[in-house]
Amino acid sequence: MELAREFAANEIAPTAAERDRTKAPPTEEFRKLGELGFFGMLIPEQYDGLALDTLTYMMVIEELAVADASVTITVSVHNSLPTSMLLQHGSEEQKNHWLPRMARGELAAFALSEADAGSDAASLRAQAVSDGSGWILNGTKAWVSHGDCAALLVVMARTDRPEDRRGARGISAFLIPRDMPGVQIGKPEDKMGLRSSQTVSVTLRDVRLSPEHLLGQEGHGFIYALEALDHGRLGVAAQAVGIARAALECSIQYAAERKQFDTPIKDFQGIQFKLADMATRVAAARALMYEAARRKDAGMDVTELAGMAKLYGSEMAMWVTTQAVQIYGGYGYMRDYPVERLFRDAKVTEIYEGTSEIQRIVIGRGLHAQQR
Ligand code: COS
Repeated sequence: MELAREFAANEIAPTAAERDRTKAPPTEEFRKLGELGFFGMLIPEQYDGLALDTLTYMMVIEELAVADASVTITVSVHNSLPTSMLLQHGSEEQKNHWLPRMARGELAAFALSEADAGSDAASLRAQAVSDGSGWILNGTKAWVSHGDCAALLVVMARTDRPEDRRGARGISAFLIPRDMPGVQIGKPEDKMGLRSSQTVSVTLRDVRLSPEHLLGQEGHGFIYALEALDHGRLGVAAQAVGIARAALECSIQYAAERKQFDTPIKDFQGIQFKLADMATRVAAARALMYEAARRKDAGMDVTELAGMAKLYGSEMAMWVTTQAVQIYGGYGYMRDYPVERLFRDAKVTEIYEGTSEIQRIVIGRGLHAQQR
């Protein structure tokens, strides 16, 4: 934890604003994070990972997100989505091939969404057609985090036939090396926040896949992706807590330095109350995500709790960063001060890995399931 805090403060935070401005990918930061094992946090030691528990992993994600959420999203996606899918469902050959590389920092990306399949992810249309010995895959995936610099893409695609659609059960997961013929990476999106994290489309044109590329069982890929998203949503919750903590820490410092009416603004009760509410909500979101992590580490199902941690954490981060901009006043609206970036970075935590509305659906369904 100490290492994560020091690395975040010394190696990531000082250049975060510059990366936000230039959208330069954090290539050097990724290299160092890889050397230190941060891309293998959840990978067992037998595959050269650090084998951390979920709780410690989430504490690390929070520390990194205090420094720069753009860097953190890659650490979070890589460690939670493709890693957990491979660990849960990969064959021994697939694990031996990919996990040690991933632990050393060869990035893996997760490609589920498509332009017309966001919240309704099961309506995706990328199609893998069986050719007897394998599949030929065509389609375009949208909003793939770090897809441009990943060595491995975990791609969800249909394997059911158009005349025999099976909904969520017609989707399979494939492990696709990014340098395979037919894989084309689009231009990075121009985003509101997380600007140095490269979000790309991935076009798959006649990509020839053999059975070694299939992850787990045919037709189970959507369920594997949702399982992995339970984990990923915990990472987003930790990221949201980190962004909000950074906004709170900036605001405390600024309120002590900024004087109006000959008084540091921290001495005005209006500001004190704001800071108190911000600190309380950050602590509450952290407690919720810790509880979810503890239950996950105890082997319990955390689908609803992960949804709650993400829902509460992301809405908390948006609220806290909004208060931070308000405390900074006119300066908060300027790019020269960090709270403006934190405000923009917080927004996407309410959107990716399942919008707040989707989290409410997941939580609501869980409540009804408990009644049965
Ligand atoms: N873990 C394991 N399996 C799960 C699961 C979970 N968390 N949630 C659902 N499943 C299973 C269901 O049990 C069902 O299995 P059966 O076929 O055996 O019945 C299957 O997955 C399909 O589930 P469901 O019928 O609930 O699917 P829906 O199409 O109704 O979608 C939501 C459910 C809306 C919750 C899902 O599509 C979702 O999470 N959407 C958001 C996607 C997302 O987060 N995208 C961001 C991508 S990363 S930027």
